[in-house]
Amino acid sequence: MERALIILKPDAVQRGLVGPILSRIEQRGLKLQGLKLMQVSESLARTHYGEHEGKPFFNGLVGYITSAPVVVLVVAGKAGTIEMIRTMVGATNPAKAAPGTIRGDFGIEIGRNLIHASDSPESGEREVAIFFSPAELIADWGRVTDAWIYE
Ligand code: IDP
Ligand code: MG
Repeated sequence: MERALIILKPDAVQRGLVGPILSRIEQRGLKLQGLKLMQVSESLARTHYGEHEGKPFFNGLVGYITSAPVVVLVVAGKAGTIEMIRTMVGATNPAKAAPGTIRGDFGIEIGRNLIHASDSPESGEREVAIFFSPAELIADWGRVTDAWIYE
């Protein structure tokens, strides 16, 4: 199984897009392992986005992600799930994201691109661990539809 951390960023929460975005993830057949509303602290933001420290947009990015509540989720699936989620999310710049993707359907500017999704299985594990304690996750629950989603 692969696990991705997904953040519905402050603009998604403020614009009432939590339901529509979550619906796409559920309807695809991905399985939730964790879900919560939270306020991201500056130190958590800096840790999560550490790879971007020093880039011109870094301070703005930290300001954006800490500006209002976010919804964070852990989503799991078979190998290839993370790549599939990134395809659903679309290009970083919503103006260039394909229609049918989350960013391509709901966003316009790169600084308000609605959603974060882990970009590799390794970053998925790293990000899940910094946003969730083990007690907040239900890693292995049986879903009655599993046999109708995976062969
Ligand atoms: P990703 O979210 O598609 O993985 P990254 O390149 O990892 O994109 O950038 C992380 C986040 O930083 C983006 O989702 C976006 O919120 C923000 N960001 C990236 N590039 C820019 C920029 O040029 N201007 C403003 N914000 C940016
Ligand atoms: Mg990234």
